[in-house]
Amino acid sequence: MSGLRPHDVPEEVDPSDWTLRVTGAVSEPLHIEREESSEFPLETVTDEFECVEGWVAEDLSWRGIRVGSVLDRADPDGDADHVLVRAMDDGYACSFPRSRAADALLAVELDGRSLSVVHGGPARLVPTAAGSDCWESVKWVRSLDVRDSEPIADDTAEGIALGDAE
Ligand SMILES: Nc1nc2c(c(=O)[nH]1)N[C@H]1C(S)=C(S)[C@@H](COP(=O)(O)O)O[C@H]1N2
Ligand SMILES: [Mo]
Repeated sequence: MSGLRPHDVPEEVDPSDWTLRVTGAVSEPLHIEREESSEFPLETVTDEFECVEGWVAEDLSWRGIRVGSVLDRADPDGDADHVLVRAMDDGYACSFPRSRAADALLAVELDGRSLSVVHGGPARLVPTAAGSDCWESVKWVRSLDVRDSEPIADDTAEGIALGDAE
């Protein structure tokens, strides 16, 4: 047991056709198939996870790809300072300054096992900065959209997280 809470998996989440796209202000838009994702080195991050609702899951060991290594391959425009991380559940997206996104992990394993769909598999964003908000841990990541201005209107994660039962 990981200590994370099980939440319902929305209907739109279909892990069987998972691919990762890198779009927006980049010179090489990427479309990475699941098999190709193994070309990136895996790193481990151990952390606790705290939801604003008041529960904590301690000592989670995430393993995944550093987002910066994926972004680098897409060659983002020099002045593109923001990344909108989009999920497979309709409309859920969270924006990050590019440097914070680059430091985050795109986790594919939790505590030594493939990340379950319930907890965001195939791939979940795990921000590494202290004090990250629970809604920034984006489950079911499907794309990294690089932007040259802050995508305020598209950043729905906080509103969805605070507005529903999560
Ligand atoms: N795609 C997506 N990611 C999400 C959410 C969501 O609704 N959709 N909820 C967030 C919130 S508020 C929390 S607390 C955690 C819950 O993670 P868990 O279901 O693995 O416990 O997922 C975060 N990531
Ligand atoms: Mo949360």
